[in-house]
Amino acid sequence: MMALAGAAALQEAEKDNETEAIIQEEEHRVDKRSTSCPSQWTEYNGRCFLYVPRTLTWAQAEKNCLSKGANLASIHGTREYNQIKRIISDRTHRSPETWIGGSDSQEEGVWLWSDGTPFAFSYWCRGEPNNYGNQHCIQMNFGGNNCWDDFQCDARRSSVCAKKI
Ligand SMILES: [Ca+2]
Ligand SMILES: [Ca+2]
Repeated sequence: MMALAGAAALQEAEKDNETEAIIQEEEHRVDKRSTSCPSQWTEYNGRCFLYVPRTLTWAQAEKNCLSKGANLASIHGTREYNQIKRIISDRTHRSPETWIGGSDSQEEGVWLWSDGTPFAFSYWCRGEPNNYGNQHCIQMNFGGNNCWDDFQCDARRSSVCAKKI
């Protein structure tokens, strides 16, 4: 910190005390974020995951994740998908259909993750994605196999947020 001298500077410092405390708290929080996940979030493979039980449209769910410094979860492998399924079933004791971050809203058949990572892994159910009646958003835990289905983005579903540690 800058060295302060004189009464005026002291007064200035007192005025800044509150701001300083807020900055320190913020730094502390950033430190915490860099080493582990916030409470309620589950750490897996360098990311933090949060199941959001409140049912929202896909876009509302993405905005909700953004408000937490996250995106709807992208999924990059079977183990990661199994982990996310487990996070949901631990919380709900069920396997509800749940939004994840994949969509082909920009161009039909071109699937993108909302967090910008490459869409390299998928776990589509048999016959999906079928774009049935215009479906552009991915719900997981679909059908008996808990696989992925493209569905109408304005349907309300629970969701999973993810952010990097
Ligand atoms: Ca589509
Ligand atoms: Ca479908």
